[in-house]
Amino acid sequence: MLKPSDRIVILTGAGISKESGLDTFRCAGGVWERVRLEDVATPEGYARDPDMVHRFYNDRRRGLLQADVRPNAAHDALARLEREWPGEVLLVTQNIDDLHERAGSRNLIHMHGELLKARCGVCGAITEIRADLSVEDDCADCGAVAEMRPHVVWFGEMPLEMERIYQNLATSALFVSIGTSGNVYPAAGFVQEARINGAHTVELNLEPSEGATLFDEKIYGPATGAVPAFVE
Ligand code: BJW
Repeated sequence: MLKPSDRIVILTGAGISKESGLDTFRCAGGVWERVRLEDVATPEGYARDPDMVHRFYNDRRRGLLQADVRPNAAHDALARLEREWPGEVLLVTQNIDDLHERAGSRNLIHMHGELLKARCGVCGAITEIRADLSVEDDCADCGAVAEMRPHVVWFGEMPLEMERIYQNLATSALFVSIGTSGNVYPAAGFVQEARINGAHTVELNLEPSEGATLFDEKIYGPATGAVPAFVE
């Protein structure tokens, strides 16, 4: 169906990293069963109790850096697709882990930010961070005191690189959504954007997502099986 010059846009969510040992948000036993999203994933929650928010992200950062958390066959297959497809493959991930990079994906947008980065609340400078972050951390770039926050996009904040994402959605021939429940906008609306512009749309997920009826093709099963099979 596709021409070699066609652009492919792929959206990934927490489900692709589940088999690498990272929790999803809304599945049984997921992140939102342990903490209230209003407390840890909103600017208001951070203003109320920054210590608690830092503890939440420090725990997740330590989890991501454990030796047994590695890219799985689904991350590997997407990196291979980017290397081997003659047209452009843009990978847009809602995930803040770094498993796509570790697998070798390079044309990648982290629309909800990155767990291994911190951002200065004053000058916006972004720094790599692998250790714990605390309310006392200062900004090396502008000297601001106690202004570093996790470089993640909370509810009510604008996701990153939206213009580039919509430009790519408008010109893609194939849109593939992998491992996302379709509960969070604007990512949940990408399928409609791609369809309007004539793309073929495919959902790969463990179960039908909120927007399942909007996809032309649906494949249900664990990502480590479904994604490599689809890429081949
Ligand atoms: C497997 C599997 C396996 C399991 N194999 N699959 C309409 C338009 C625009 C915005 C809105 C709107 N309506 C409401 C909004 C606002 C809001 C929103 O969407 N709210 C909804 C709850 C209704 N959106 C926002 O606020 C966003 N910003 C925004 O819209 O800015 C514009 C604006 C700004 C200011 C003023 C006005 C407008 C920002 C959203 C930020 C989301 N942030 C989080 C936290 C990030 C940091 C962190 O990780 O802690 O991002 S929330 C959380 O949800 C995280 C995820 O990226 C995101 C999506 O979750 P995901 O990836 O889909 O995970 P799950 O758990 O939901 O699903 C996993 C799926 O995998 C399941 O389906 C499983 O079946 C499957 N699965 N195992 C394959 N092995």
